[in-house]
Amino acid sequence: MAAKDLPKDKLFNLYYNMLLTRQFEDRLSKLYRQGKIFGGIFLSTGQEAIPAGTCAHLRDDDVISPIHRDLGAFLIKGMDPKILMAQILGKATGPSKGRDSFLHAGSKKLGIIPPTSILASTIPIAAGVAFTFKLRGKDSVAVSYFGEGGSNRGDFHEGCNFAGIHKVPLVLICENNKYAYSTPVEKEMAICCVSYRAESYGFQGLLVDGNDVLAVYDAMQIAVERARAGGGPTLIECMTYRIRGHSEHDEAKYQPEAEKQEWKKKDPITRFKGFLTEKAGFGESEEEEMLKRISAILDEAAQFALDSPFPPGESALEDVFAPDEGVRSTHLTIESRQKPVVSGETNL
Ligand SMILES: Cc1ncc(C[n+]2csc(CCOP(=O)(O)OP(=O)(O)O)c2C)c(N)n1
Repeated sequence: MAAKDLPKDKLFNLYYNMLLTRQFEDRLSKLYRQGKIFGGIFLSTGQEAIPAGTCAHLRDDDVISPIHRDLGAFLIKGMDPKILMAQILGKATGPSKGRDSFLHAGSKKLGIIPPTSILASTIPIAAGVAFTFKLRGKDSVAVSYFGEGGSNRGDFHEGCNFAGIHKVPLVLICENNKYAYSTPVEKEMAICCVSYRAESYGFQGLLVDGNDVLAVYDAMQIAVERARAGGGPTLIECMTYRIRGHSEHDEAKYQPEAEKQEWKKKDPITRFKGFLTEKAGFGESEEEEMLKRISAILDEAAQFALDSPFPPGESALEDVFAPDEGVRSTHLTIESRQKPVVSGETNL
């Protein structure tokens, strides 16, 4: 069903998820300015239609691979705001138990692959997860999020190439927000659109208005249906804009003010509110009720994170290596390797 024809509760839910993402990140920004967060925070203000429109199609058994600007995807895929907030504040109650703040947290249970710091390195990982779904005969889908900047790295090519050859159930979501840190998109690549590249890997690229949640939802529907039916990957390029700096310490003076103002007018939340008001009887009281609900959730999350302890120093060396289950060592010991079969005299 096209997004515009969805029942009221589903439309309201899309709006709620966009609002939750915006409010969660605004709260983080405040905590950052109060000195409660060590390290950077990378916010997605103006890009909220992308996680809301894409995650709306996902089931519990699907897996996402978010990157640094995808807190919305973490939340919508089901991560408890309390736990996510604790992670970002570097507390022992976060998924990485205070080993770092922000980036490297995921959840096996929720199907969230932890991001890495190396841009695009998670694309081949997500392609591998999708390959596993295919090998196991499951109709689950893997979704890989990345920026247009990341798409210029070799890992993007390797992941797409593998996904195209093996027709794996992977949806690639490129969030083209026009800047990779301070580099504008025209200095990142010689073509206009990342989605054009999909054809060279043997699958379809879709180009959508990433600030229109209805368009994002419709594109994701095509991609997810294709993936579940065994039709292989799709790349969806969501055209959007990074309204704030790369991270909260970055004033982004390199972004022209007029450009920023122009994109502020295309705010996905305001735009969708206009649609809902006209088509679904959404009014101020509905929005107020949502904001109240979100505010209570965020108050609780912030309190939980602030009250949580930092990990004790003595625990720094815990969880550094995966437990040795005896599998790797049998592969690695020289004694257990078969000597290669060779003919003639060799030094082997
Ligand atoms: C391989 C690699 N190069 C450089 C960086 C530093 N870096 C972190 S985020 C970023 C910009 C990423 O831009 P993009 O992929 O478009 O995503 P966006 O931040 O715009 O959402 C850069 C250059 C990195 N993390 N990894």
